[in-house]
Amino acid sequence: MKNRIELSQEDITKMKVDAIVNAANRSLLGGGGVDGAIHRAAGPGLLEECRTLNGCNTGDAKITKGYNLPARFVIHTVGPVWYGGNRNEPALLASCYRKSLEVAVKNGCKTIAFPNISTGVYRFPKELATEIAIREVKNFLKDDKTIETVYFVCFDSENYRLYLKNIKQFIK
Ligand code: AR6
Repeated sequence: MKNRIELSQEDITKMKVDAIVNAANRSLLGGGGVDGAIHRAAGPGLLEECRTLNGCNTGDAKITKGYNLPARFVIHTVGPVWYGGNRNEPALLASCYRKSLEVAVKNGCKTIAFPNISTGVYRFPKELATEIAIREVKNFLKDDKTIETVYFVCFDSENYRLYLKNIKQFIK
């Protein structure tokens, strides 16, 4: 059987999947990093729809169409800013992955691609973020029959190396 978790190093805006996940901020009105790249590639329709969503809480997720992206949907989630680990950051990051997958399933998505949420501007330690991401996705997939493939899309080499190191956990 095909692996339900795949790892790659590429630009998430190029991915032809049902949904790509955006590492957004609470305004959902765009920003830098992967958020900026997604808005640039999707075109102005995305921002227009985002304006109707009234923002999003940290740890939650909301869906829009993909506009000019190859992906059908964008799932916008808001990762925690890392303040040292005593402000519930790990649980909030776990929630981003879980809620994004829930929203994907509700909208009939079978393939979904995640960036490394919170590990850029929001400074979440990359190793811990990798462990949380893999654990949450694996736990979700255990009880789910809708999702066929979850892609972890790394952009920087450090994240890619960390995911590769944990690759054994991908294989049942
Ligand atoms: N494709 C895949 N991954 C990417 C891409 C890309 N095109 N570009 C960057 N990354 P960040 P955060 C990776 O900073 O830490 C924004 O301004 C990047 O290497 O985009 O959650 C929002 O509006 C890193 O590993 O998101 C928020 O204000 C990962 O994406 C804030 O940044 C996340 O880095 C969110 O910060």
